[in-house]
Amino acid sequence: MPYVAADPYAWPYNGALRPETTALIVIDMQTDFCGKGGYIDLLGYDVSLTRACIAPIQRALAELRRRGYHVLHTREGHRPDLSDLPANKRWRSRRTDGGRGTGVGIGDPGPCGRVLVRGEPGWEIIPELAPLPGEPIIDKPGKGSFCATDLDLILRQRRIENLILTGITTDVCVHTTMREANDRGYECLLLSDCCAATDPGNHAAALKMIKMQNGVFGAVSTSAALLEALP
Ligand code: C5J
Repeated sequence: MPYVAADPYAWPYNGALRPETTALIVIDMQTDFCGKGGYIDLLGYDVSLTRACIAPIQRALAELRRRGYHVLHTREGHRPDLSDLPANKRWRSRRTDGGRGTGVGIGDPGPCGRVLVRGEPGWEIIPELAPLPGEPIIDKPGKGSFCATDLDLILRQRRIENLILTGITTDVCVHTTMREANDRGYECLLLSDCCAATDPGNHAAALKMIKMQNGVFGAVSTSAALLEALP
């Protein structure tokens, strides 16, 4: 049975690593999270940290596509009228008193258009990881990919049981999605080199949390180990 060498257990738990039932999910690889002038850059974080996972994702994506695995993408963003933007989320994103950044918050005009607003340049998935025709793109207003989206419906229509998680940021949208997926019964693997955070300590802590309690949210591996194990 094909298993991926992973921590804290060989993944997936039942050895059923098959293209028909396994999906790669690429989370929020948008300019707003890893590009110059995007949301994370405006907050003053170093986007070279969030860009570090682009090349590893490209390699995993190419190989999984070639072998016929399901591939899905997500984008965090809000409707242009901001009717799905909670007031407290917007307020926090604009804080400068004791917060960080320029005060340009979600929904405000910035160098890449209105921050995290659907249809704006900053909201687009970066060209290096552009979805192919037929790969579902999930537009989500929150951090978790299951909240207020049709992701679960699409996965169940396709009989997908295993999720391989990649993208940014490890400690926020990737972790929230992994937790949501795990609670829905999906068998989850996070690829550590295919994820990144705005803070290396948070990246490391997020990986550690997954491995507690025998793999409380699933398992952690690398793209190299995955590619080696693919049947
Ligand atoms: C954040 C994300 N960090 N995609 N979003 O606000 O992780």
